[in-house]
Amino acid sequence: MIKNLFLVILLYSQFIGHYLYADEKNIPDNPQPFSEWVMDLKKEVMEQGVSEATFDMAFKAIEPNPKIIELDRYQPEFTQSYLDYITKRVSEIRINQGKIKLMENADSLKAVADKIDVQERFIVAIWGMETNYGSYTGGYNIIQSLATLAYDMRRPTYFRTQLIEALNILEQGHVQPADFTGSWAGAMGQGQFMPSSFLVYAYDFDGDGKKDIWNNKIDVFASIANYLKQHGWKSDRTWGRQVKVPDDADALWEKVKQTEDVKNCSRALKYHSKQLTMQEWQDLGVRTIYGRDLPLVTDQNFKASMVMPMGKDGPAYLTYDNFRAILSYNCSNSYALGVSLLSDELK
Ligand SMILES: [Ca+2]
Repeated sequence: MIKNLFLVILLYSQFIGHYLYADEKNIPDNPQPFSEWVMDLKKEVMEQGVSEATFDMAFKAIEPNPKIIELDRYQPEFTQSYLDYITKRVSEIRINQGKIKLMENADSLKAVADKIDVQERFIVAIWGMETNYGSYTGGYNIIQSLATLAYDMRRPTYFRTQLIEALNILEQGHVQPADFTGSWAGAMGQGQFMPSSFLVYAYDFDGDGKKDIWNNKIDVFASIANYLKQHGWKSDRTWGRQVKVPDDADALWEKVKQTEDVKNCSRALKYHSKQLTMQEWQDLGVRTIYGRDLPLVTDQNFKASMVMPMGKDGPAYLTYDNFRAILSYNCSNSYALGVSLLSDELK
């Protein structure tokens, strides 16, 4: 019973991060007319240092976009399976393109990797997973996306904060209003940063005063690397590895399953085992995919958690701290494994 339940939960729980929160259907309309709402917002942000010129330029001809609300409410009836996700997102084409991008941008990537201390292949893998190496960044006007979602009553506080940060980004002159585009949900540029993340983690690598994650690749690479670095990345380590588990995977899971509530990124980390040392994993009969002893068994400070995204009959992965840094970028095991497996192909 327990094992079946575990399997079922795993199979149906590998949702993809961006579609997660559209579960409330009956959202009331905002009683305030949009034009009035915009005037209130203008007053608020001008008190916080956004100029009238910036605000008026940003909000010129902005109306809520019903298509964004439709996308926001969309909840797929069946979530995509891990295997479908990996097959589509870590395709042969994407792997080959990634190898080309690594070569084409070798100098910029090396400069960023040396300075920020994150391996090139992980920067390229995130770039590839987020926007197909900058070729699909979403064509939505960021102010319109965020104004639509902030005016809407589902998550007004969160999106209002993001909208105010977006106006600050314009005020600081990082990007021209015409280039200020991204996803319908407000993720911006080639690394798909939300405005609040942009202000903290985006990185002006070429020193021209602009954190340009839309059109300047070295700023894109540095911003992705800086995000990982600030979330605990260790460049002398990888993300983790696929492993062989003992024949009785259920018995193993019984011994290693988590018994405490997970606080951060729980929608992904609740499917991970406890974090154990490599010696503990070794003693439980876990081996490399080639059947050899696990690495790092002598380091008692080095811990890994196991995740089996397809249940006990599918692949098992031991994931290290760097995997958690990838999860901080997008809290989805499928996403983080996609980045990880793509990065392995780019070695
Ligand atoms: Ca720059």
